[in-house]
Amino acid sequence: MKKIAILNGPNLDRLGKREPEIYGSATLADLEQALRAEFGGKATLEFFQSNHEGALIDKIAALVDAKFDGVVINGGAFTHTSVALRDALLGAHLPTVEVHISNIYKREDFRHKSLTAPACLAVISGLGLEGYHAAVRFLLLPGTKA
Ligand code: CA2
Repeated sequence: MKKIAILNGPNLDRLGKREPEIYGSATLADLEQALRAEFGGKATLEFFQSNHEGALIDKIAALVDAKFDGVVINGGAFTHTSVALRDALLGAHLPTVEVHISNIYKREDFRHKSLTAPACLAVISGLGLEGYHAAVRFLLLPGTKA
């Protein structure tokens, strides 16, 4: 079974608790439950959220060492600011899909630039939590390679 990690960055622990008009009313725990319900028998899923840039970078390195097969990352605001997160993803050589719950191109200009997207196979933005499902589905396709 493929091993897929779902990484969430800063403030995404608040999902479902604030700003439901942008991010919806489901929590991160709801997302985990829904992904496990869809993919539990088909993949080993690991979930990780941190508000700290270094913790996310350490986690990416640990996923490489543990021979994970794919990563779904919503880097939150670090998407737009973090050269370090981009370097970690580039160095990992893992098939990675970047997910944003909201459509970052309909929002403020500073959200239109993703520093991490060039280190990813694909970007999904604006599908709500369905974006995470689509990302895992894509990573589980037999032909998906870094
Ligand atoms: O649309 C996304 O998924 C974002 O990655 C979310 C980030 C934002 O900085 C990106 O530009 C787009 C913000 C995450 C904050 O999440 C919250 C969730 C619920 C309540 C408050 C914040």
